[in-house]
Amino acid sequence: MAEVQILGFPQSTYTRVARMVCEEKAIPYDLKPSPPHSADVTAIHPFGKIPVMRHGDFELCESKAIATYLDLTFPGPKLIPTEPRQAALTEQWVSLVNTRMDGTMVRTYLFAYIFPKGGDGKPDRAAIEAVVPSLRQQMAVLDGAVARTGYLAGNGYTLADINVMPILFYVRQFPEGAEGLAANHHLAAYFERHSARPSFRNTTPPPPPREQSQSN
Ligand SMILES: N[C@@H](CCC(=O)N[C@@H](CS)C(=O)NCC(=O)O)C(=O)O
Repeated sequence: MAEVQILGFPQSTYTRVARMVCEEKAIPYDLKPSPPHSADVTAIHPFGKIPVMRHGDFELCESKAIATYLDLTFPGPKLIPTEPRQAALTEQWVSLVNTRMDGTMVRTYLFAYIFPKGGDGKPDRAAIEAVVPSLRQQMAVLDGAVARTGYLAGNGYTLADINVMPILFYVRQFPEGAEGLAANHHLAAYFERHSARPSFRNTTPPPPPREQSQSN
């Protein structure tokens, strides 16, 4: 068994972030498929969220904390720069994405397609229409941020990029997200380029559970 164990679902964007950090730094790790609120998870995360991590006798929750720990503990490329301004910019973009864009792009937009509340399994059109202006605005913000260097923070690939790529992966699979990407050329080129990285390809999630069961 690898020393580092990540507990979570491969479909979870935050779980993918923790895995991409391992992949970028060539840290051997096991993924233990674990749903939110399962016993293993709630033993580590007080609110039962995924991912959580074990490294020997050390247990940790929250994707940003896990990423920081792995980056400081293991050799390999620095994913959180040490230079103060670059470090702060990395932190800034992780925070902007996690506190604002995740709510818009994943919890509201994506979930209106894959976990609609209506009971008939059909996308929740009202929720989608309501969130699309925010979706468009936030994609334009990202476009502006990556326009100059092709990265969110500074001149290199950091945790800030790792953190947003799994979200863009899902958003572009639905019409308004695909249109948003097509309309924001810098962001489209950014996604295209960074989705070729082995850390991204090696962590491609299987379809969401509902789609899997429909195709079975
Ligand atoms: N702030 C947490 C968020 C983790 C999170 O929301 N994970 C989702 C899956 S992507 C989850 O566990 N959802 C279940 C729930 O919120 O009850 C982190 O960065 O790890």
